[in-house]
Amino acid sequence: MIKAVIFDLDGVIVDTAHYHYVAWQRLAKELGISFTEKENERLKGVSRMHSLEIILEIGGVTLSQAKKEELATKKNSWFVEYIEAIRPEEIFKGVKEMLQELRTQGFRVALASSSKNAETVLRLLQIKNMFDAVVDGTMIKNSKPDPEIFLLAASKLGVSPDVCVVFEDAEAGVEAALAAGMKCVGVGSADQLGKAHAIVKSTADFPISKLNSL
Ligand code: B16
Ligand code: MG
Repeated sequence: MIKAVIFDLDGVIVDTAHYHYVAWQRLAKELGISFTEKENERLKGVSRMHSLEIILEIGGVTLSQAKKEELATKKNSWFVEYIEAIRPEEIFKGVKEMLQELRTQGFRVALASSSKNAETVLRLLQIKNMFDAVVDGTMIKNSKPDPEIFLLAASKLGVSPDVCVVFEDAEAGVEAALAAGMKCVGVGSADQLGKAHAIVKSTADFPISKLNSL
């Protein structure tokens, strides 16, 4: 019997994934590295530093830790600038109603985002009070595909992993949910998210009535 639903943020609730891509592409350009939208899929759900390392690997570039810290901070300052303009209307269609309905039906609801900017995004979207627990990139040691973030979310909700369903748009996130022993709904395309228990194009396309038949 499913008792809790855990949502990823970027790509599941709002399209901040696009702003991450634009900021990384700007940095890659500065470094003379060509970085495509397809390669960007590898960055979804993974930490800021790991994302930078993937881009450097694509470009065959090796840098010192200090330089990498500097570049990651630079990318983040651009990202923070881009997301300042986010408005509550940018929440994906039907998601706010879905969050409300889940709580009305007695499900516990959590947010689990690898982003260290998740608090800012929730504040701008004005939806922080719709979650019983929030876990973000500042609270974990190992980012997705490690299951740590989802296990922490379940523990904050006071439920065991096997009664949780995770909504994820990233391959690393689907792997993390499965490694945590949870059910997973992939939001996006079967090419990347084939391991999920179900796949939908958009988060709110998944009917709450089907949570128990995953
Ligand atoms: P930040 P999610 C993830 O958020 C993004 O998908 C990923 O692309 C990003 O690198 C990561 O957050 C870290 O973000 O630089 O803001 O700390 O999808 O787990 O909500
Ligand atoms: Mg995501």
